[in-house]
Amino acid sequence: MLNYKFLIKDGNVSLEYPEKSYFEFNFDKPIINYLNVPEWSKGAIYYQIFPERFKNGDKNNDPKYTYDWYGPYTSSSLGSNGFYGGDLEGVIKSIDYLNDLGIEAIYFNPIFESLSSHKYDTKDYLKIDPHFGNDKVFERLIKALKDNKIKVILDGVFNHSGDEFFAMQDIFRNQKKSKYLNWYFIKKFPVTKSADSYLSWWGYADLPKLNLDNTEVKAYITKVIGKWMEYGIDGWRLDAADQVKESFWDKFFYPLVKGINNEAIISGEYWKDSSKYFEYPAFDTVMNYLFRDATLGYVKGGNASNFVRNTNLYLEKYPHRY
Ligand SMILES: [Ca+2]
Repeated sequence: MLNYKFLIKDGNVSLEYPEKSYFEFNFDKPIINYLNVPEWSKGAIYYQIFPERFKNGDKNNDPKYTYDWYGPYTSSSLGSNGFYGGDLEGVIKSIDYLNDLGIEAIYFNPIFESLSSHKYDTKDYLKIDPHFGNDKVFERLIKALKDNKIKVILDGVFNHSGDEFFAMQDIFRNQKKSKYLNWYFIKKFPVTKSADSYLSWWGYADLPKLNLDNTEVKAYITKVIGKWMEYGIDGWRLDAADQVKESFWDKFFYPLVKGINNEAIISGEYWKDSSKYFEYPAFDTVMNYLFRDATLGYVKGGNASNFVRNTNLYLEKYPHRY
C-alpha cells in the first residue's frame, strides 16, 4: 500500500493536498485473477431497454388495460401493475433510431412471460411475454439487430421465479404431494402465497427463491439457456447475482453459457465492490454501480472532489486494462 499526498511550494508558501489525509494506492490490488470481457464488448456502447415502456409497436398484443402513452403519469401507472403496451415490435420499428444513437449492444430487462410490467416475476422462462410478442417476433428482432451489428443481452432472473411459475403452482395445488417441493425452500405447510411459507426475494411472496442446487432446476435452466442462445443472443445479465451461491455461477452457469458460445458476455448484478467475483471465472464483468453511484452523487449536487474520490475507489479495485 502506498500512501501519498501532493506538496506544492511557491517561495515560502506551501500547500498540502489532501491536508489531513493521504491518497491510497494499493499495489497488490486489483487482485483480479479472471476478467474475460469478450473483444466485441470492450468499449462497446450499451443501451438498456425496458420493453414495456420503450415503444408500442403492435397495439394488437396490448394488455387489457393500458394507460395513455402520452397522458399524465401516476405512481400506479408507472408501477408494476401499470401497462402502456410497449413490446418487441416497438424495438424492431426503432432500428433507425437506435442506429442514430450509435449504440452497439442492447441490454433488455426481462422479456419472458410474467404478470408484472417489469417481468422479474417469471411465469414461463421458455416463452416471450405475450404482451411483448412471441418466438417469431423475437427471431425477427434478433435478425434486425444482428443485421445492424447490435448485440443483444438478456436479463436472467434465476435467483427466484414468479409464484405463477408452474413448479410453484404445482406446490400450491398438491402441497406435500407435489413433485416440486425441492425446487424451492418450503418453510411450512399448508403452503400459501406468503413469506411464511417459503423463502422469497426480500420477503416478497410473489418471488419465491429457487433451489439452484437441485439438479432438476439446473436441467430446466439448461433448457432455458439453450433455447434463447439458439436464437443467437450475445449474453446474459444476471439478476440478484449476489443472492445466489457463488458455486452456481462458476461451477454451473458460466461453463454452461461459455460451452455454447465462448464469445457471450456474462454480467452479474452486484451493487458493491465486486472484485471477489473475479477471483474465479463466474462473470466476465459486473454492472458498474460504483461508477453509477459516483456519477449520481456528483450530478445531484455533489462536488468534484467526492466524485474523484469515489471513482478512484473502484479504479483502484478493478483492472484498468482488460
Ligand atoms: Ca403492444
